[in-house]
Amino acid sequence: MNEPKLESLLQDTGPARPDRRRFLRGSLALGALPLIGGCSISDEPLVEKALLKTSRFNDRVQAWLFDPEQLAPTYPESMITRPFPFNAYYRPHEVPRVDSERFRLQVGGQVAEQRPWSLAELRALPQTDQVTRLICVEGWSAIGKWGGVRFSDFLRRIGADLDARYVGFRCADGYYTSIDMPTALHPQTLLTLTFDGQTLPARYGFPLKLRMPTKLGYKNPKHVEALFVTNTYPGGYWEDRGYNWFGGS
Ligand SMILES: Nc1nc2c(c(=O)[nH]1)N[C@H]1C(S)=C(S)[C@@H](COP(=O)(O)O)O[C@H]1N2
Ligand SMILES: [Mo]
Repeated sequence: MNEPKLESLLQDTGPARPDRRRFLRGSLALGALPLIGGCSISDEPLVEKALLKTSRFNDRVQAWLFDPEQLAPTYPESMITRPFPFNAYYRPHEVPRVDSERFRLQVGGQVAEQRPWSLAELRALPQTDQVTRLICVEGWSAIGKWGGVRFSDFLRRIGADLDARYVGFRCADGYYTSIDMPTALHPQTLLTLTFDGQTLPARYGFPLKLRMPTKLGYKNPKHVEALFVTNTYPGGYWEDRGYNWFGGS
């Protein structure tokens, strides 16, 4: 699972600066270390520990590489992948069915205004959309169009502590993940309500998906029902199972 991440980090289309990319190429040997994760010696707790340490080191390198001004590529609508792939840790017929009337987005942690948000309220906020590529570590990528509220606008609106380190997400299917604050504030990070111009379908994350073209697929939570701002590392569903936490693409 680390291979595509490295590949995508080394692509010239990503958000990092060229000078920083050259540094990364030089440190490839370090990044290649987690590739031994698939073999039997990974049963050894010491090896596990070393790999986790390397992954956390990679988090710091990626955070340093991340340029908050640099935009991920966008595409014309004619390039949208149809049908768009589905991915989750379960099969498509098991996607959660969220009641749109009763749904409220819970907002917590280091946030001044801790009131829940209905879908109608979220739809009434200024909306924007973008056509970007989603890259999954399982070896596929696809271009899609997502629309919704710019996440930085939303964080400001709820009085989030923008100096905090993390934003964490809990989802209606039990999935969870978390992101660094610079990525949360990136102009292409959207709290999306639509996919391909329609209300977000259940399989793609109804009612809310946080969409970040600067991050790999597993960092983009679908069915978001709660978010919180914190300085305590929240981890994530795949991240706690060994995927790299920063997960830049
Ligand atoms: N709630 C939730 N969000 C999730 C997942 C999941 O299983 N549950 N899978 C992640 C992974 S690994 C990928 S690649 C993308 C897939 O999004 P898609 O189904 O819209 O293609 O969703 C991400 N967000
Ligand atoms: Mo994925």
